[in-house]
Amino acid sequence: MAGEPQADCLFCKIVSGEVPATVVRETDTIVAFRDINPQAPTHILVIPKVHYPDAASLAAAEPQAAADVLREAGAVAADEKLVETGYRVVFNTGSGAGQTVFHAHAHVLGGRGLNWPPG
Ligand code: DGP
Repeated sequence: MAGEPQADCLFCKIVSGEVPATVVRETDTIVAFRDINPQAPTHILVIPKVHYPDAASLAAAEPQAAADVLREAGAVAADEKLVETGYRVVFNTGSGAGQTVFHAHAHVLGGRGLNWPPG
């Protein structure tokens, strides 16, 4: 069924606790944890507990869960003291854009200058 945990999904396993992660925030609908391969001094992933392969399919099927991810990304940025200096929220979508884990997730990046356009 749409949104159900997938046995072969790494981030579903982080949601269930089967795979450990450094969790910085958790609500009824999201988990936020530190990226294993940080691309900035602060690099946190915010994921919905429900499983959808990318942000667009999450937003189409469960808009409230997508809104929760965005709101909590902002909360994480505030907790990490990134608001004053600025931060970036990124949803890589598709392998051509660098997506490697096909469970929707927001990257929250900050703590250094961030160039535009991104690479
Ligand atoms: P993306 O490339 O946009 O699909 O981002 C996936 C991110 O997930 C990537 O930045 C590395 C991170 N990642 C992959 N495996 C693990 C893991 O086991 N634990 C944690 N904390 N992060 C992971």
